[in-house]
Amino acid sequence: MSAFSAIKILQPPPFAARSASDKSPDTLKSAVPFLGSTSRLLRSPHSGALASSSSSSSSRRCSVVAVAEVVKQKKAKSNLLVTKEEGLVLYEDMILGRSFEDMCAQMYYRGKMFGFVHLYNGQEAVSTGFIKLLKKEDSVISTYRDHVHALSKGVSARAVMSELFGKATGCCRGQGGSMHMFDKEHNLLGGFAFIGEGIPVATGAAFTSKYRREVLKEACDDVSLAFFGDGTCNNGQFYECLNMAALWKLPIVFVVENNLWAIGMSHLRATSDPQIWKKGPAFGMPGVHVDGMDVLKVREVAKEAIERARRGEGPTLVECETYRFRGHSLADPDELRDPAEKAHYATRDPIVALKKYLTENNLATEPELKAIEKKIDEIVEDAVEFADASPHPPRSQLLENVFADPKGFGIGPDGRYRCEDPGFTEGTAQV
Ligand SMILES: Cc1ncc(C[n+]2csc(CCOP(=O)(O)OP(=O)(O)O)c2C)c(N)n1
Ligand SMILES: [Mg+2]
Repeated sequence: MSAFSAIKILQPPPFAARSASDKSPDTLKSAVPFLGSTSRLLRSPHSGALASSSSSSSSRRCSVVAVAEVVKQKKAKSNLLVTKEEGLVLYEDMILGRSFEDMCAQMYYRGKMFGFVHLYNGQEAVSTGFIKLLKKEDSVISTYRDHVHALSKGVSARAVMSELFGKATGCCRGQGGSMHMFDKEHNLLGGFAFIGEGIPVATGAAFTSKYRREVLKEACDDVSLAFFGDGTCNNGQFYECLNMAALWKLPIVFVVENNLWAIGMSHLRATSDPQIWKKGPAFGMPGVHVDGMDVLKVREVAKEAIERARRGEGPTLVECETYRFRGHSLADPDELRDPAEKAHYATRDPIVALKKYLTENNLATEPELKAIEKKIDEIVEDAVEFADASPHPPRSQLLENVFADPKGFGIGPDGRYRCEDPGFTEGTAQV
């Protein structure tokens, strides 16, 4: 039996049924349960005003949170969710993500990186759980929190670190920086600074795949994964793309990384219905809510969603409930989140959980895992040394890949880039 058949998938109800349930005072009054958020908000049926409450007695019933059932069922069959090899791949990828980001923090504070840098610590189970199931031709589209998606997709630590250092050896030759990782070879289609911006790009990549298969008759079953946050789900592009993807049955998975916060705005205060997965069925696609701190559960859901897309059965919306262990960016003092909430999620570290699973099930020994950690330390150290020693891009690169015609701005009457004029960087060039 497939994972999804064990999950009760909410399908769009007929209009009469939907309006009847919408009017139910119980639904409107009920508190919103999340796995670990310390916030509990009540919605008034009359005013729509929100108020805090610690009561959980009238928790909203959620018929789809059934990933535990999938896992139980799977366990009954094979007893284990992964083989030793698979488990070690997941562990290595998550350690790479974590160590890389910790190193970024150090390098940022040493002044090696510029602009905003958003780290992924705590969310590794989502990137690893999904991306490690992909083939090279499949596309990944990320946000400004993109370093770890790039690494999971196979972009080298050297290329990502150099990009962060603004060096010519970076995956975008130093022109993208932290928020704009891109790599054609690995089909990493960005890195986007504006929230929601990547979702249409992912939808377009999925359309390309379908067009190649159905119109050009190519043997193409490429899938596209769009990663984005909870705050982004209040943005119009999300809805437009859900609509198009469902309408055209596109091979895409919309992966919501619900870390409960959009900078300093609590998810529960910012959206009309915090259960994002419910928006899938409204557009005619499955919606699934999974514990995003458990890479094995994420992987089970991801497998089914990706295979469904590959089979040509259309999109899926997956809400992964996760948490970031650092501030929104390295410039954020992170004073707004409740320390109790942070402490709760600290105990749910996805790497610690995987390590426990692997050792308790005799899939790996402590020395094997230590060896992986050592290997990753060396990779990350090497990436820093490589980035540091790499050259800066030449000034002639400054106006390359600029969409607007730079004539009249960057090119002088002699046809040469003004940025090559002596003194340009001192701001003396006439433009
Ligand atoms: C179109 C747009 N509006 C506003 C912003 C400013 N902004 C940057 S991050 C962010 C919050 C996004 O939160 P979420 O989608 O939950 O992602 P997270 O940072 O939690 O991963 C906002 C509003 C932006 N980058 N783009
Ligand atoms: Mg968020």
